[in-house]
Amino acid sequence: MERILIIGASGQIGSELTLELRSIYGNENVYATDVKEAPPDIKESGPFQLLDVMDDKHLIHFVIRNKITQIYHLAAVLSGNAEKLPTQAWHINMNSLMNILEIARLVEEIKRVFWPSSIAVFGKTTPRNNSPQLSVMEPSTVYGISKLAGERWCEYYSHRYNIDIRSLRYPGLISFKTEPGGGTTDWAVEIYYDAVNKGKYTCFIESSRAMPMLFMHDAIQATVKLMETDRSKLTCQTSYNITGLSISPGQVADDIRRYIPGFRIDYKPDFRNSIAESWPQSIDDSIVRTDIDWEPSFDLKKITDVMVKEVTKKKSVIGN
Ligand code: AKB
Repeated sequence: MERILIIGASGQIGSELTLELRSIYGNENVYATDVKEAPPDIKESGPFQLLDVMDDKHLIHFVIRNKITQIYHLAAVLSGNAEKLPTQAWHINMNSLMNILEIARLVEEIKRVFWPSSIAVFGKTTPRNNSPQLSVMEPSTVYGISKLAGERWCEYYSHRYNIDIRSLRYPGLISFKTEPGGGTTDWAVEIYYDAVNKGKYTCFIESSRAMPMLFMHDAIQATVKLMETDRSKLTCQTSYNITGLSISPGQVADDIRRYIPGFRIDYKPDFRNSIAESWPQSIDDSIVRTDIDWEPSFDLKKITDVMVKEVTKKKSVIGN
């Protein structure tokens, strides 16, 4: 019987991954935790508890008491917020991961750990287009440095202690369920909310800056497939490149106008545009697609169709 712990269940990934894992493993076998309250559908569909991944003593007691067999550690300070509090972000991103790795080493019932890395591990010296799985990685952000260091620690625990740790270098993730979480790719979510709610958007990334993105449905499917794939088929011991498409704010704005013809966008690039400039414009994820037999199913048109429909639905509910 798998018993799964989700850390960061209230966040952009966790709030959707929790429900997917509950549909697979049973509601009562997926323990959602976070330092902030979860959405109603998480709290009403299975166990939820406020739990701080930085509190290793409470964490290990929770893991042992609930006979946890898998851990998804989704909590992190993302790129934009991390630049505002560099040392705090490093402390949270690294020490939370070390807590999880140590618990996985000490508690033998834990069979598997998932931890998300990011395209942020790449820097200006990485090939800009179709960045390869194995490449020069000189990140220039606190977030990217913490994710690169995390990848090395995961590989160390995998080799030294035979811990089964699996990871994906998520690009920007587009979803409608939660508000953006302080990342450089937040524009790809904000633009839909502002288009529907205001008819206009001021974008902090320049119009032509293409960035690797993935719709949340595809990201969740890939994460589950990665965790369910036989370990012998996985050829990557650090973190897999993954992407769905590469899009720019200008391209998204044009596609939104299929629904909102008068949609207006202006551009005021800020420090996050400089972060975006240091990241690849597109990613080669051919290895993960082969290893876990996965393909994305959402292109820009399908993403816009769903985002406009669902954000409009949320607006009508909030507006009532
Ligand atoms: C961010 O923008 O910081 C994250 C990421 C690309 O990992 N969404």
